[in-house]
Amino acid sequence: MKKSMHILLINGPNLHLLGKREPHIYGATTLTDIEGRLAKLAACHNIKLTAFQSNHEGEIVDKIGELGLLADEHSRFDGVIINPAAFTHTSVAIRDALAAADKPFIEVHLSNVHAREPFRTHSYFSDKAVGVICGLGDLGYDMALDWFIKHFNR
Ligand code: CA2
Repeated sequence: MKKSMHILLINGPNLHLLGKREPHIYGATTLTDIEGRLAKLAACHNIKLTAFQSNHEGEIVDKIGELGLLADEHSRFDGVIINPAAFTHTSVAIRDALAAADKPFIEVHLSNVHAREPFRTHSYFSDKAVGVICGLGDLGYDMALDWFIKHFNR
């Protein structure tokens, strides 16, 4: 039987507030809406999507380890879409967890991090990512999923 692909969608700290605070920066769509939309789109292409949001660095590291290094290859994820939020600029631990999982990942940011404070221009993820999408609001998540759909069908 053909294995169905599995994507892990990770959102970092404070992104549970999407659509509820600061819509002028991060947009009016809630994280629940985004997760639901992506899961539906993924399912249309026979892709399983697991969504995970946490405000805690260690929980994100654990989730990547738990699903990335599973012995059962049918449950292990095949790719990651991640908005590490503030951890983008600080987390060697999440970077190392993604490197250990050794699967392609796409880094997404809702805002254009290059048009904001200088500290947001440095990312611990970009040099290891397949690609980086920023500044396109929540559409960036759909674009990342679209890349995986095409990648899995290659
Ligand atoms: O633009 C992005 O997606 C960011 O990853 C968002 C992070 C920020 O630290 C990064 O530099 C860029 C902040 C996420 C905060 O999320 C909120 C959402 C709604 C209301 C308040 C905060």
